[in-house]
Amino acid sequence: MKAPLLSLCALPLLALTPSCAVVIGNDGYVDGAYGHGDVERAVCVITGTAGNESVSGTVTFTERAGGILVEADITGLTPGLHGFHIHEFGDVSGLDGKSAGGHFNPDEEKHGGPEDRNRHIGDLGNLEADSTGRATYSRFDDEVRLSGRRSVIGRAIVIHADADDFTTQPTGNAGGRVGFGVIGVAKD
Ligand SMILES: [Cu+2]
Ligand SMILES: [Zn+2]
Repeated sequence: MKAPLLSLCALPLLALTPSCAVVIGNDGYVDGAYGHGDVERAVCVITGTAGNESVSGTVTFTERAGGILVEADITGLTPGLHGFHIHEFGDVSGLDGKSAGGHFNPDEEKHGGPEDRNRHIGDLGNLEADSTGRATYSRFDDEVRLSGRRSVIGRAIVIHADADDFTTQPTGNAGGRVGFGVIGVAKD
């Protein structure tokens, strides 16, 4: 029932309101075409963007009751805070990281900090690198999902040059993109 219903609704919307059509298409893509309903763990291998080749590491997403445990271990950063986000597209073909698009935001919220009630799903806050350039992160997130319309599978992680201020729209003024990777289904 769901698929025919969506197509009937989507046809007039496609013609009249492009923004609505994008949302409906997005749902169909994540829920229907790929069916990641049983994914319990995802992984993202980070590489440096052009000029930032020292950046590397791993981000993992592990399903827990009511949300996802997000853990990261990244090296090769400059000491200090770096915006840490899930971006919309798992497209890392552009060496500057821009092909990953903007923050993953299926609910059309404003940009914010990870603990804000209103935030992009992709707003994971900041990584804090120590004097050696290593940053670790471990946080339970109740917005991120590994299935359904909030699924982050196939999206990208982007690490920025500067701190996310959690306020400036729509990006937190976090500067250029120094590292990125695609979030994929993890092997066990
Ligand atoms: Cu970002
Ligand atoms: Zn955001």
